[in-house]
Amino acid sequence: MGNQLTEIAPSTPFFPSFQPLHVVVIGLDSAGKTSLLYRLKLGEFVKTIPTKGFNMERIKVPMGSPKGSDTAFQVWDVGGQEKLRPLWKSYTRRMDGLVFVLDAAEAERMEEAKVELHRITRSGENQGVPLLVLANKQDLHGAMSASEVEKLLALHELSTSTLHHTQGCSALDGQGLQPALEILHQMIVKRKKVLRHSRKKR
Ligand SMILES: Nc1nc2c(ncn2[C@@H]2O[C@H](COP(=O)(O)OP(=O)(O)OP(=O)(O)O)[C@@H](O)[C@H]2O)c(=O)[nH]1
Ligand SMILES: [Mg+2]
Repeated sequence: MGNQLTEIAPSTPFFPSFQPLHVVVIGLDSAGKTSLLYRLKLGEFVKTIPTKGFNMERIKVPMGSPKGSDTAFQVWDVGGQEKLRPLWKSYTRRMDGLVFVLDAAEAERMEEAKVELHRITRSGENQGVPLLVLANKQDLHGAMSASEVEKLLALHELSTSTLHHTQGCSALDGQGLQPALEILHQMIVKRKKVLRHSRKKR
């Protein structure tokens, strides 16, 4: 699910990045953000408590292409409780990529998630930042698929310059995470290339 990715994958040259990519993970409370962060960091499902501020970890993710390479991400996981959401803006400043996590088994909160997602992606310098939507908790019976989530979130309403991809995943068993991060990396590389190109033209 997503836009413009078929254009990216085959032709993307590899840019070695010495700086970890700055990625911010947001989403409604209890979506599974912290569980996903520690699934990635530790390779296991950890017991979490609601996040009052933030967690930050550096993770290395093996990339399929070029074979044997990995990409370093600096991942900020920010609490999703309603009273904490006004803080999201300060974490998303100068980010390379945004990850929005949903509990795909909680259909009744999709509208709330949609409102929050559109608010943060429209705000100031967040416009055009590549977006990965993770439809988490795919291990639960009745979890919505990535395409259902993409429709309910009205991702087609995002600006056409915003690369996005929606992926089903589970922090419980780890499914879907590696390919999702690989696509996020491709989207970030593509955007950096476009920005560099437009700066040269000026
Ligand atoms: N079955 C299942 N449960 C999950 C999964 N991911 C997270 N959970 C559970 O969902 C609950 C909330 O997980 P958290 O990772 O703390 O959620 P969060 O998004 O960080 O929540 P806040 O910090 O409040 O914003 C916990 O009980 C987790 O064990 C998953 O993939 N499958
Ligand atoms: Mg949390």
